[in-house]
Amino acid sequence: TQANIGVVGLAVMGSNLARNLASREGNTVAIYNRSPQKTRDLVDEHPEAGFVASESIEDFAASLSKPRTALIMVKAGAGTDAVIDQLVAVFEPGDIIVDGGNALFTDTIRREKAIRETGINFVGAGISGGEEGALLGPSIMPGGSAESWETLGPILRSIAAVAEGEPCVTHVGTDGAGHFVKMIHNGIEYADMQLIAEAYDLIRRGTGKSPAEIAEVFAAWNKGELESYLIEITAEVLRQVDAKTGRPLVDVIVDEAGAKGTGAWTVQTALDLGIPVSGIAEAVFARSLSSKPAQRKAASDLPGPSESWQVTDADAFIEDVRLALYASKIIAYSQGFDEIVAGAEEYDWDIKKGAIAKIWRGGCIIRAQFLNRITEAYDADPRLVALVTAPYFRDAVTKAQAAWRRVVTAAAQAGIPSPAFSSSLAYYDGLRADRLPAALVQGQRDFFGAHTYKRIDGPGAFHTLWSGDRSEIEAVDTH
Ligand code: NBP
Repeated sequence: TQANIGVVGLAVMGSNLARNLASREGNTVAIYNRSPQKTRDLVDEHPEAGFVASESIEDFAASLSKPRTALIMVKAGAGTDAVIDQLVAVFEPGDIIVDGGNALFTDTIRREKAIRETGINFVGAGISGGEEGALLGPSIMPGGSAESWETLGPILRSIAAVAEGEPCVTHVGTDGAGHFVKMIHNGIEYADMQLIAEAYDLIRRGTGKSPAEIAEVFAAWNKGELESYLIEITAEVLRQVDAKTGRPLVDVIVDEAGAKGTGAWTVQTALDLGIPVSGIAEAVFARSLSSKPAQRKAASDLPGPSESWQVTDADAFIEDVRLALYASKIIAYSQGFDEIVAGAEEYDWDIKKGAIAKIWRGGCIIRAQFLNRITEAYDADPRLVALVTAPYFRDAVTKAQAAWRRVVTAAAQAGIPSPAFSSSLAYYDGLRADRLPAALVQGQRDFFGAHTYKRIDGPGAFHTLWSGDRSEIEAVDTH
């Protein structure tokens, strides 16, 4: 039997995607894994899938109809390069290699460039949704050429999550565009999670409510504009009671958050592109801080506020926190989309922002109703310069901003860390400021480094003779 699609790498993601593919009409799925036992186990456990199994890469290639299409789901990095080398050796021009792992987008750009010379198509595809998404329907962000999308599109559409009748997959752009957008998705996910965690912490410490009671608050929020997968699972986690101790599970989990690095990539890339993704950065840093037990222990006796904090009206405070969360979330997404715009410009990708928000509505971790508002904003104005300034979001932050300020003020006075809430508010105030103290920074830079400054009253670059008579000279353009 010839298969129309193959999967290489049969750990949890690869085997679930292979089963998902096999369950869709018209697909016959070839499978291969470095360790043959995994391949045999998958065939034994899922006879219904009708897998065409191979124990060598040559047999795997021979089992695929042309153009051969293979999806790689192995550990990102050296594993991906090893499998690509093997596939390139047995594939022919016109065949398609898809990397569905969590590759860094610059690796994808490098790989696509190298493989293009062989005539084989290389597609980096971001796949989000974890194990369950892989099996039942993930959100898929493929890059690569328009030509490969013609073959790949129908296959990926058949396995993707469906949101409001539409499959959560679109051709994002060429070469590394798919993995770039997947990276931003993960960065936004970090910010979303941190904001929810800060909201929980403030409510708990401000009102004394139990995790189970706060679970009800999140469940109620999930019926409104905050409706999302992350809010939903937050309620589930807060409701969970530890079987061993009878305590809320959240109270027996060590408070050190791990990370696999995609959030850090988002921030590193943003620094290179000069895009202030402060919400995402604070979320990454908050995880780093949490995972420094020695420093936290050493600092644990540093003083906090002298007065104790008491919320007088719990319901009003909870509503304030909800509004602060929503406003901060809007900022995080606005910043994330700014990075997409900057990346698209830098790497020459034609990325449709509205289409990206659409494919995040299902399958992935940040799926939410709210994403429809983003699509609408970019549909109404494809050249929107900042998401937060679109009418719907402008209205939302206008309604939320007083509450947002009260929450950030309360957190500061109570000594409760709220880095994502407060940095989002600082960003908002920076963005809307009529004048920024950046003027003074320019003055300082000119003082010590003759970096020059521009004047508000005309063109040109100027330098003050700080160590001379302090007169101003026009800088000569040396270009
Ligand atoms: P892992 O990331 O744990 O990778 C295990 C697979 O990689 C096995 O099939 C293993 O083969 C293979 N592999 C390795 Br390791 N080195 C190899 C090499 N040099 N040559 C050939 N194969 C090699 O699997 P996963 O958790 O299923 O994730 C797969 C990809 O999907 C990763 O890139 C991951 O970042 C991404 N992803 C994961 C999730 C998630 O929720 N887990 C979500 C989205 C994306 P072996 O059996 O012979 O050791």
